[in-house]
Amino acid sequence: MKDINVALIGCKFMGKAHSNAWANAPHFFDMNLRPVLKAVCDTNEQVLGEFARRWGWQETETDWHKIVARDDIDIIDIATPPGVHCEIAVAAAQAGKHVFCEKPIALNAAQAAEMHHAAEKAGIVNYLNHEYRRCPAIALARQLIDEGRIGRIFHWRGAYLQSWLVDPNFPLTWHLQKETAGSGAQNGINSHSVDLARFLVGEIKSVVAMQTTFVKERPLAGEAAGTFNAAGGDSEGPRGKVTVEDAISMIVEFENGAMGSFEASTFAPGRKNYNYFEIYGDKGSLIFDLEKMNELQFFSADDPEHAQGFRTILATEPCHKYMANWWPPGHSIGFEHEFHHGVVDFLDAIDKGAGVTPDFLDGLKGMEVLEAGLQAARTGTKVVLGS
Ligand code: SOE
Repeated sequence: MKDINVALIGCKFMGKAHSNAWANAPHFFDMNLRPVLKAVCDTNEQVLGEFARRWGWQETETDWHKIVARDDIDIIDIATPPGVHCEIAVAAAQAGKHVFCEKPIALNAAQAAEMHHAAEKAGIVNYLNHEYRRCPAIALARQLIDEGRIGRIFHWRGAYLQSWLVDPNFPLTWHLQKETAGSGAQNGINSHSVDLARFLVGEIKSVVAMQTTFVKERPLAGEAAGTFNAAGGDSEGPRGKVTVEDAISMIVEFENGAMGSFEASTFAPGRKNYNYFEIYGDKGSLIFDLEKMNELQFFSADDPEHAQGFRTILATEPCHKYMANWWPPGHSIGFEHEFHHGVVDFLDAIDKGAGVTPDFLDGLKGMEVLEAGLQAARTGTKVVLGS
């Protein structure tokens, strides 16, 4: 096993999830490259020291430019808000670093294209962490589709619903500003659904859409506020304008003729992290619910007529992707394990001189769909991609 030095930029929610994966993946997976948690970078000096100590990062830095310039760093892991993904990823690629980047890839398709071209030109391994592809039950969905057990796909029905922004006094964090998020529910959560639809069904050809913003102004946010974290919001204090959508719905046509529907909203009380989809084909159908992430519902038209119906498969057997590395059958895994799987496949790609998906090209293609949806919602017209 050879050491490979990692530097993490960003130490909030995703910095925590990524640190956990870098630190613990080698305990469960045989890897030729052993990640060394070399340095962690964040602009918030107050939290940096404690974060580094808790997660085992050897050094700290507040300026990402210095991290990217270091010769002893092999991998740059970007776990910041999307507004700075592009500048960091392009600089890292130009410095010859492999890049592990949190979703969404960037603010918009232009930035995603810049990242993709820089990575291609530099020949670095680039990974976009749409971690749900590496949920074993979703990997099983892909396997069943590849085995022809779903057949010709007619429909994708996706919904990504949360409820953490329903409170009008949740503060105006970066997620709610166009210049720091690019868009709201579209980049924040529909980006996952579009990535999964591309992964499981195929490329999208055209989009119609509608969007809305339910809460137009919010209290200004303090430094500590973040994803799902309302720290510092003062309901009596000054308020700022929300400049992104709270919810968006899309209807799409796939290049292979299938139809798709997408709903994304953070205003769905009762839904915590409800990343849900249904796929209907002429040989079978699938239903997945992230809130029951170890299960996949499968309907097979090949079952005898009297025994046909959706069955629930518990994807926790050694035969299910990644599961042989965790626990005995029936011992479920969680949200954090998908990040371990991303780290394992990313390091394996570096070791083998191969690529890994989703990569920045996937991010670009996904962002083109997301932007088409926003354009369709703004104009009230059907947007054909590539037109
Ligand atoms: C907030 O909507 C969020 O943290 C997303 O940013 C993540 O990508 C998703 O996995 C959970 O919800």
